[in-house]
Parts: sequence; C-alpha cells; structure tokens
Amino acid sequence: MRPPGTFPRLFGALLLVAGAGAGCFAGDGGGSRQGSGGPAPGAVPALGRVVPAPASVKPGGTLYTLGAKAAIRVDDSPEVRRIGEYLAGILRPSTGYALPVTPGPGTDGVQLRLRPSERALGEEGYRLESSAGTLAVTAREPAGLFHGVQTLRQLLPAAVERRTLQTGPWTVPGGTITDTPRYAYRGAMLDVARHFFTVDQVKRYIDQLAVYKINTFHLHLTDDQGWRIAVDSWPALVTVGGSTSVGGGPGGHYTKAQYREIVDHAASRYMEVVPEIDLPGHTAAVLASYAELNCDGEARPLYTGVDVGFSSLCVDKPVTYDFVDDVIREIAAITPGRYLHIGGDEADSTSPEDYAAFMAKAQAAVARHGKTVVGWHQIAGSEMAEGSVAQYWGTDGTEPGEREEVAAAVKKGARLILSPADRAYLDMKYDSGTQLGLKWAGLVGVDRSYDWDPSEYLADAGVPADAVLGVEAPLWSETLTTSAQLEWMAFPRLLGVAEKGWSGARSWEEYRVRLAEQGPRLEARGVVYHRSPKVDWPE
Ligand code: TNX
Repeated sequence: MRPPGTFPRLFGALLLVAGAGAGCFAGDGGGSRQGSGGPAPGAVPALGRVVPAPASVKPGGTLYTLGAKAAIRVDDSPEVRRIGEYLAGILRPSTGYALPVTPGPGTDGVQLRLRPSERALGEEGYRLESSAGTLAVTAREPAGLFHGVQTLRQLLPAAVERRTLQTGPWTVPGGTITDTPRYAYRGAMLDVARHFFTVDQVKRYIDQLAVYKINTFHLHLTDDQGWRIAVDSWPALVTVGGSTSVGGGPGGHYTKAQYREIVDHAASRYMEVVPEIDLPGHTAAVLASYAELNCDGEARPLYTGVDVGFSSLCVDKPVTYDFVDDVIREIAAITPGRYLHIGGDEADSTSPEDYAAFMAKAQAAVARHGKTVVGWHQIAGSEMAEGSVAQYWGTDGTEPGEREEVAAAVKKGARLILSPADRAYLDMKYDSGTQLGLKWAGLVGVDRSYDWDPSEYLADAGVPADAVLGVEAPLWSETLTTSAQLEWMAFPRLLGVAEKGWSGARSWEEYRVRLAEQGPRLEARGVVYHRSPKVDWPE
C-alpha cells in the first residue's frame, strides 16, 4: 500500500506545460489529406485531432475564426439554449468575448441546431461544419449537440480551456466532421466505497468524462469498507456502515438529495447514472450495521482492510430479502436511469447454490422495481433474465470455462459490458514505478490499455460482436484518497477506453498522435494526468 501523502512529484512539473497546444491547429484547413479510417501515423489532419476519433473527417475550405463579435446562435428551446450556455461558459473566460447565446436567425458565429429529420445522426451523433464566418453543429437529439460541442472545444487551441484571459486567434480547421458512436454504452465507474468522495469531487470527475463522450456513470456505492447512500428503511447502513473507509480513516455518505444532485449533474452532461449495490458479498459494512442480517444474529466489526471475498449476506434468512427489496426499491426510486447494478463479484464465501438462489431473488427485486439488472460477470453463474447485462472484468489469464459461462448467458439473451481488468481498470499501476494503485491484473501502461478490440475481445469464447453493449473503465479506490490521485490514474487511460467505446478499434500508432495533443488540454483544464513516456507529449 502507498503510505499516505506520497503522491507522484510529477504534478509540480506538469504545471510548467502551460498553453503548449495553443496555435497548433491554426492554418491547417488544407483539403488534400485523407480523413479517418486509417491515416498514416503522424498524418492525422488537424480537423481530426480529436479524442475519441470521429467517424468521418473531411478537411477542406477555409478555417473558422471565432471573433470578438461572435454570437452562439441556438434553436429556440430551453435545452439547446442550455447547451449554448455551457459552450459559452467554456469559451468566455479564455477568449474574453461576450458570446451572447441568442435564439433566432443569423448565419455568423457558432450555430447549435437540432434537425430531427437527420435520422442518420441517431441519438448521439452530430455534424460539425467549419468554414469562414460560420461554425455549425447539427444533431438530431440534444445529446448529439452536446457531443459536438466537446469536439468543437478540442478543435480550438488548447489555451481556450484556461479560466483566465488568453491570446487567440481562436481558429477551427475548415471542413466537415460527421460522427456517430460505435457503442451505445460508454461508461466510467468510480468506487466511492473504499474511500469516500464528495459530491463536488464526483461532479469534477463527471465533467472530465463528458469531454470524451462518456455517457454512463457507474457509482460503486457499497462495499465491505463502506455503505455510501442513505436508505430510509435501514438507517444504520450509513450511520454505522458509512462511518469509516480503507485504513480506518473518515467515512461519508450521500443523502438522497445529494445523490439526486449527482444524478442531475450527470444528466446535464448527458450521462446516465448506474448505481451499484454490491450483493451478496462485499457486504461487511451491512453485516456490521445490522446484527439480524448475520446468520448467527451477531453484528460483525467494521472492516477497513483491503481483502475481498470474506463477507456474505445470510442467504437462508427471510429478513435478508426484506433488506434487499427495501434497498433496491429506495435506490430505484431515486434513479431515473434504466439500470441497477447488483454486483455479484467475488462472493467467495457464498456457495454456488446459495449464490444462484440469492441472485435469482435479487434480480427479481430489480425487475419488480422497474430496472434492468447489471451484474459483474459472475452473475452469469445464475439464471439471467433476458436483456440483463453482465459486466466482464476478466483478463487475458481468465479461465476458458469462465469465458464460456459468460458466452452461454449471452446465447440466452444477456448483453455485455466489457471492462477487461488488464486493459480497462484505471486502478492498475502503469509500470513498476507507479506508487498508487494495484497490480493483481498486471501493469497496465497507456498502450496496453488501448490495445484491444471490444468486438473481438470474447469472440473466441463464442460471444458475437452484437452482444457487446459497450465498454466501461472502472476506477477502484483502495489506494486513492484525493481528486489528484483519481485523475492521475484515470488520465490519460480513460481517454483510450472512451475511444474504444465511441470509435471502435484503431491503431495505437495513430492514437498516440492524437493523445499527445490532449496533454496541454488536460493541463489547461487543471486535470492531473500521467505523462506516460510512451507518448510524445508536446512541451
Ligand atoms: C476486483 S472488479 C474487484 C474489486 C476490487 C478491484 C481492484 C470487481 C468486480 N471486484 O472489489 O476493488 O478488483 O482492482
């Protein structure tokens, strides 16, 4: 474990890279180079230097320059106006321009418009057209406009991301981007159970995920070391179960109002929240809070270590299912999203028979309260309802039998989220010198975390590409206590997983060119990141 307070000294050095990206897009509208779909490494056109890579990039024509008199012209609807204000909020401090958000006609400035007839853009796609005088983002749905705005901010000089007045010119390369996602589910998970993170810390993380078109935020709300969400019918879950964390430090929990605040903030970034209540293992905090939930009727002590697999709810007791139903009902009631995650991993002290019996009842409770089940892939060891979702977190070393169990569930109608631990786990150490994080799934450098293809990943076990709903990058917090630490582990690997989700498979050699340009942008937004030696970061 990392001794408290030892944090990579890199951060000071990072602050020196100010504004390095400014101007690097200027002047390159030249139409001769090819778009996406396989440009030679290093030859990515300026219009395509975006993460995740857009589906189609057609450079050409004159670049757009955002001028002091520009307006943000929006459709006359509250939602498009709100997206316009969000964009203005990004651009005003650094440009110093007024950038009024105005409904109504006009062909100059930045235009944000919904066109329901543009069926090909789907629920999340957009088109961005850049030329002298006008920059237009068109989408069929508001989520698409929001994603188009994320592309736009990446096409402006990196200094635009600063919160203080900067020098332009504020140019966007000329041409057209037409972009839709490869996968519908593009997730990131945060473990607030091992260490607790405040609402503001969670919002900050959500804001950074949004830049890379992540659309699902999975909150791991309960584990052995802490229960982090208030449940009215079982109040000791937070007063006792939420009172501490790994290492015995302070605990914390969200009230229902605070949870709603997170959900609302995520929704404003077009992200759906998936709450996770981890069952029947990872429940030491529950067993410490309520004596009657233990088979022998005696409360267990609170747990502040980092072992896994030792706790289990009492599968034979009727009160266990009152508890499960109450918790799922209350959490479902404050969750507008489709999914409720019931964990199911590492239930090593529950017998396979008990596990299957328990999971059948827990899944029925989720259905009763109107949600779709997500579970870690061990849930495939129980009967899964058609349409429910298994989250695969195996590695290259996972036994074929375990993969085949997942494939069998898929054949019966389950769908998959891929979070292979030796690629997508943001808590794995980057290299042998990394002080933070764990290494049970190996060292996961930035290149390794990028080097996989979700559609092929479980093909040899018999999982067809169309069973894959998408990808997710989990961030477990056994060793992480501050936002700076979370960010250093997540960035830049999160970008690669986001790109797997949005763009599908692409080559590392091409990606690393685009990734390098994100360094100054992360830095300008004040995000701490790991300057992996595998990337030629601009200085
Ligand atoms: C495995 S992934 C776990 C977590 C740990 C994580 C650490 C999963 C479903 N279970 O309990 O926090 O490894 O990397």
